[in-house]
Amino acid sequence: MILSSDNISKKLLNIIDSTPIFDLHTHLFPPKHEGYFLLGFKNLLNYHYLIAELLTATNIDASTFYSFNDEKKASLIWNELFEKRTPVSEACSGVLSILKELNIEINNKSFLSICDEYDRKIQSDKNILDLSNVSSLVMTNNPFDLDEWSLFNTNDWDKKIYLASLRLDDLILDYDETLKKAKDQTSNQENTIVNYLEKCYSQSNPVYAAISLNLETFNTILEDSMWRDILVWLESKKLPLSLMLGVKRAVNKDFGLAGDGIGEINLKELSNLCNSFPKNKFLVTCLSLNDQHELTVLARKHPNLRIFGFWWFMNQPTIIKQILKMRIDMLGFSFIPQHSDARVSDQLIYKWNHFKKILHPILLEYYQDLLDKNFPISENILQRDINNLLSGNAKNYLGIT
Ligand code: RAT
Ligand code: ZN
Repeated sequence: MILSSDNISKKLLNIIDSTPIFDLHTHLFPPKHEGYFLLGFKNLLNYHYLIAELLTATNIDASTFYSFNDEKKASLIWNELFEKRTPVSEACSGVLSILKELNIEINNKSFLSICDEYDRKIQSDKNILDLSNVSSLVMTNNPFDLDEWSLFNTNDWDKKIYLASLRLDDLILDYDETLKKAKDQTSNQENTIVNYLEKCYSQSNPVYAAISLNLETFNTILEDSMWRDILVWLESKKLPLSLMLGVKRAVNKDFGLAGDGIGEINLKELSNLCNSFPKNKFLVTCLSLNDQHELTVLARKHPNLRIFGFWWFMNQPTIIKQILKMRIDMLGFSFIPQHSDARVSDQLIYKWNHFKKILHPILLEYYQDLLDKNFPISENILQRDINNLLSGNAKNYLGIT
């Protein structure tokens, strides 16, 4: 059925709301992975985005804050950011969106009574996957953290929902220590890292490998022979390398996980990498607003480069609106528009709801323009496009069904 200007908005909204999502990058784990699986109101408040906001808005000292138990930390964040101040930031607004979705009223309620009500309503990851319409997601798995990696020694979790990725940052952050760990895990002492990755590959069946880089560390990937071997190995496995570019770790060490910031990156080197390894596939996201235009141009030049998501400091409504349009203007729908980066399962609800709220009016503008130019838009076209944007583009690039 061909749609008209009068009914296209509602149809589009329904399709966006009902289409299952594939989440390309998260920090989530299945419930069975104790100590790593995070759920619930307290964990939601103890998110490092909110911790950074708390520690900069108040005089609370970071080491004092981190010495508190989870409940005290969460109640402090609630009190400082939601009671003493107006919770307008994106991270605060996310918490409120989840409460609203769960029909939890805030009015005159204490922190602990909200916690109780929340915990009665959300009890498993299944609740969250249903509410957010996420059908499967990619975890961030560090093969050099043996405790975290022990997930792959067990089978009592859903491997169709929770897909693995190989996060290789440790090879850059502490090469000697990481090599030692890999040696301990492999009998073959030659080409240790690739041998170890091969072992991890058969244990976890990953869908990509990933690394976060900045100007200083990017050169290593281009010049180092071990990275050349890793890239050759990734190509042989048809695994993309996800490059998360422009982070500077520990800008404020005292803040811990909340202390990372923006670093520099030279995207000309990304272009060199794409040319030097034409058979490798690269998934790329950049942390700084400054790099977005050049990255989009590069995605028009290199078929082996696919842009994904609005990473971390980029994941703000004002920025997304502007950059999403620029990406569509230059690439059509050939990119992966979003990932959640969720660390607490419940965040899937707000991260995706917030994104859909931005996606709908922007897409509508493009479809209205096509209708104005007598280009027929059917429900099938809308469904095809939304399938691609919310899952197909990512899955096709990874070569999974
Ligand atoms: O967005 C975040 O939670 C950051 O702390 C990082 O984890 C980032 O997404 C990354 O994957 O390095
Ligand atoms: Zn992340």
